[in-house]
Amino acid sequence: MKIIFATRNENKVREVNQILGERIQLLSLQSINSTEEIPETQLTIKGNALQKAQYIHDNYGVDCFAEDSGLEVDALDGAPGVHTAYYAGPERDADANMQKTLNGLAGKTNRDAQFRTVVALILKGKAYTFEGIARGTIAMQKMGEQGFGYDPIFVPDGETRSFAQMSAQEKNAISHRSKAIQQLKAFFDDYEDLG
Ligand code: ITT
Repeated sequence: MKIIFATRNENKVREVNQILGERIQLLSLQSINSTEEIPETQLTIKGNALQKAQYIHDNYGVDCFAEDSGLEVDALDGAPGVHTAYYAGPERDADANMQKTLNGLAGKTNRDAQFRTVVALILKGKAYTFEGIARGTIAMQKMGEQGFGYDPIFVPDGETRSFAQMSAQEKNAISHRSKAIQQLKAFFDDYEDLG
């Protein structure tokens, strides 16, 4: 089957493609000539995932899914959370975002955190959501070059390496995104009425 993945983040596309495998072919927003910014104005990660998918469905009349992800740090009361992409400013600079997170944890002993992904699917006019969480800790400093975003400072539970020190396969085996996308994949597997 083919379905639109409503994202402009190529890193997400790469990871989701690897997790979904060959049976499900992702179509880009370019394929429906969507180049505008998609609104993300909700107060929750789930709200933003639904807003992105609903926007594309409403404006282009296609089935699609979107995902919104965020880093939630316990000692920062769940920040950056829904503000993860632009935590240090509208430039959405990953280094500045990580530095702000590290600065916020200076002197704190509790460095526990989690990544949360919510996938929102609109299929034949109905909305479905799937959530994945990866628990871990925030490293003392950046470690590694793989992955994207906050990967260099996130050490998943049971590991000493950050996500950015892992291969794509290793991250995909345990990541928040993978847990949410596996549920989407299972949903598609069970959904008999696909065109
Ligand atoms: P969309 O077009 O899908 O909205 P985006 O990059 O704007 O793409 P989000 O709104 O979901 O994505 O912002 C999430 C931010 O969280 C993203 O910019 C990254 O900095 C960070 N992030 C998301 N997933 C991550 C991951 O697996 N590892 C590290 N950082 C991640």
